[in-house]
Order: sequence, then structure tokens, then C-alpha cells
Amino acid sequence: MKKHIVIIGHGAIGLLWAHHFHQRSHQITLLTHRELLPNKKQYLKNIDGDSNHIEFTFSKTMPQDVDLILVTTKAYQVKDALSPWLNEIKAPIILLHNGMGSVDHLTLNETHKVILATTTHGALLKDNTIIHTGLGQTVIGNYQHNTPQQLIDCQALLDGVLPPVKTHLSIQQPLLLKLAINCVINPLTALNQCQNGKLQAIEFQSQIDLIIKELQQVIPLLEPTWIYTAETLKETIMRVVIATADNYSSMAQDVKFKRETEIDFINGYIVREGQKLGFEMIENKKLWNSINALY
Ligand code: KPL
Repeated sequence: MKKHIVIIGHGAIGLLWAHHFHQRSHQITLLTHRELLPNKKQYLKNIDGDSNHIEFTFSKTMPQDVDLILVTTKAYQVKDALSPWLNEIKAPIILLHNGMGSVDHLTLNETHKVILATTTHGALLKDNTIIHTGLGQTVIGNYQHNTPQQLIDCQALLDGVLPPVKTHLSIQQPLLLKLAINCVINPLTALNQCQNGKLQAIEFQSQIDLIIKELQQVIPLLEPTWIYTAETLKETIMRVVIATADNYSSMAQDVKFKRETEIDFINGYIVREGQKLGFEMIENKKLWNSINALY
């Protein structure tokens, strides 16, 4: 069945999903608060090099009859992007961004169905072209008020559009894993303005080990089903470093182009959570402060 999807956040990941929904003939509305509407014509360069373009519909107000709301803004934009519409939203809301904690800033009530998601797809936005740079997978899970059937329906819809999409019983676990990966790769590549692959160099290893040690003190207390040891977490992070060796992390790019970073929702998030549990998290705090001190 064809659905009406509203996408808030028109960066590379939001537009990647928009193209794929459109290819499966779903109706897409891109909700924006920008005075100057972005160009309707948006190109997609697929992983196999094929290109096509779509004329998207932008709207400054929330349409009626929406089946799903996909929020792909940066973590720090979620509150301002969603809050004006929260009173009228009935459809499930998916939050898909790097970092954690944006949902804590929303004034949610019993009627809001919220799903949290994480993805490993790589995409780059250059002018009006989204380049799908790396195939990945997406994991979704209930945050509040979705029945198991609603979650299955949502997974089936997304999986039919940009597979694979899986559900996780405790979405906290994949979110914390992505957070741990971002806590290491993003600030180090941003501060050193290097590609992810550079983090294999010997000079980074002791700092990476310290960051991971602190993460391992806190994350298992936040998520009792956490299966990683310091060694297996490092191996996992290093696999991402190698798989994305030629890429500049999102934070390295944000710093290069002097855009706001997601550091408050990455290392900042884990430092705040750690402090609640009585941990100092010196290394993560140093990175958080160093990134914020750049501007
Ligand atoms: O998520 C990423 C990012 O750049 O934000 C990683 C996994 C580090 C890939 O670059």
C-alpha cells in the first residue's frame, strides 16, 4: 500500500530515503522551515553509479493524512524541527541521526508513537546531488507507544524501500554501539582534520584505548544487554575505520565548513550520562571541550 511520508531534515540521509521512497511510489513531502525553499529538483547517484532525479514537494506546514514522519535533521535540530508540530502529529515519528539524547528534549505525551533508528548507509550531498557512497543497514526500535505489530509494519515498509532494515528489541543497544563508534572516530578526525582511515596510525592508539575504557565503564550500566568488551568494541570501531577509511567523518566536515557539530549529543551525551553514574570521563570530556573550543 502506498504511504504518505513526511521527511524533516534534508541532508544526505533524509534525501537518500526520500529518493528510495519515491522510487517505490510512496508520496513524499519534505517539511521545511526555510524561508527560501531548496531546489525541488534533486539528483541521486546510486551506489552502482546510475543517476536519476526527482522533483520533490516542499511544505512549510504539516500535511494532513500522514502515515509516517521521518526526522533526519542533526541531533541538535530535532527539538526545533518537531516541537511546532507535536500537537497535531498522530503518525509514528522516527528519529534517525548520529548521537543520542535528542528525544529527551521533546515534550511527548501518551499519543506520540516514537521510534529510534540508526543507519550505517553512507551518503554525501553535493549541490543538488545525493551520492550514495556506502551500502549499509538500518535498525529501528520502539522508544514509546508502538505495538509490536506497528513496529513490524514500519520495518516492512522501510525494508521494502532501502533494505536491509531490522528491528531491535532494545534499540538502546545499537544506538549505544553507534554512539561509541562516533565518540572515537568523529572528534579525533575532526580535531586532526583527517580521513577516518588515519585513525589506524600508532599515534592514535593510546588515546583510542582511553576513550574506549571510559565508554566501557558507563555503557554496560546504561544497557545491561551490552555484549562488548574493550577489545571487541575496539575491533568493531576499527572495522568501521577501515571500511570508511577514505571518508571524512560528518564531524570532520562540520568543523571544516564551520558548521555546528553533534558533539553535545555524542561525547557530550556519554559524559553527562557517566557523570550521573559518578564517572568523571576525562578523555571524552576533553574531546567534547576541544571541539566546542574550535569556534
Ligand atoms: O557515522 C559516521 C560519521 O561520519 O558521522 C562514521 C561511522 C564515523 C562514518 O564516517
